[in-house]
Amino acid sequence: MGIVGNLNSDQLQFFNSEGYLVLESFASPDEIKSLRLRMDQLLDQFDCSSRASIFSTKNQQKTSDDYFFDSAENISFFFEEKAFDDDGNLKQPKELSINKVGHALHEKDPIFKSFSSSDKFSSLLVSLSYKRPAIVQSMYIFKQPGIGGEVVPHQDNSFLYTDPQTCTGLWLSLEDATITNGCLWAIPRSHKDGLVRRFIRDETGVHFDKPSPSYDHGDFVPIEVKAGALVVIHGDLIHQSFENKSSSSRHAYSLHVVDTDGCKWADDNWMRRNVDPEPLYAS
Ligand SMILES: O=C(O)CCC(=O)C(=O)O
Repeated sequence: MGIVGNLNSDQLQFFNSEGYLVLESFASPDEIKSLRLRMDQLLDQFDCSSRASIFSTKNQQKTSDDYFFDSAENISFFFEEKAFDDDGNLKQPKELSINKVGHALHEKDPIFKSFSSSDKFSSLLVSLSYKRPAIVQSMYIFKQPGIGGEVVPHQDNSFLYTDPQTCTGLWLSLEDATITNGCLWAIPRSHKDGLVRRFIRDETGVHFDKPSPSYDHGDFVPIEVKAGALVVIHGDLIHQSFENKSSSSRHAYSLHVVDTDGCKWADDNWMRRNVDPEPLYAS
């Protein structure tokens, strides 16, 4: 294979102990520019009169439509809940109305694909002991100024479950992320308490198998990072982000990876693919 791990022992120790890790300057200014520019082009081409699917982490009903399910293997656009007025018209231009684009940018778009399959991601996953890792979902998240929606506390293993559990989140900041514009927050060490609940897809749509516990805000720490930083998130880490009420956006590109060796993808995950994802490498 020839790819060697790029995390040192202090970084690995921090990740294993706290459940997350910040890698400053993971992406260069040029890489950030090219991802942002490409997203501008995709937004430009998106005909928003064709449909309006809203992404909500609070209201599951809104996420159970075919557009959402089909997004597993497409480049699909989801609006902010607060993007529309009472008559259903956009209150601001479409490029300031989208919550996220997902979930297969890393497969379907050449610019996002080339960045997502670059050796630095593979090296990171070698360090994290992945044997045959595959990116199963990518999201470009806008956290729009003024209307950027809250992402409620969750664990990524709830949504992308394998047995045993192998999901890791790789969240790249494309702009400085601060408390003011809706940075990530996490409960350090919460990954040690295991998976709380699962997000299941069945004949009725999607639902959680258990209610959410209530979390104490005081247990969360903000993860404020500069543009270009990668936040590595353990699949059992409780994390969230608040609404963005500021006048600055907070763009991020988020990947979720699972192992495809030595574990089984759960058939009742929301994501069902026609074609298996390509592994980044096989060791
Ligand atoms: O970008 C955000 O606000 C939340 C992203 C997140 O929770 C994730 O990618 O798992």
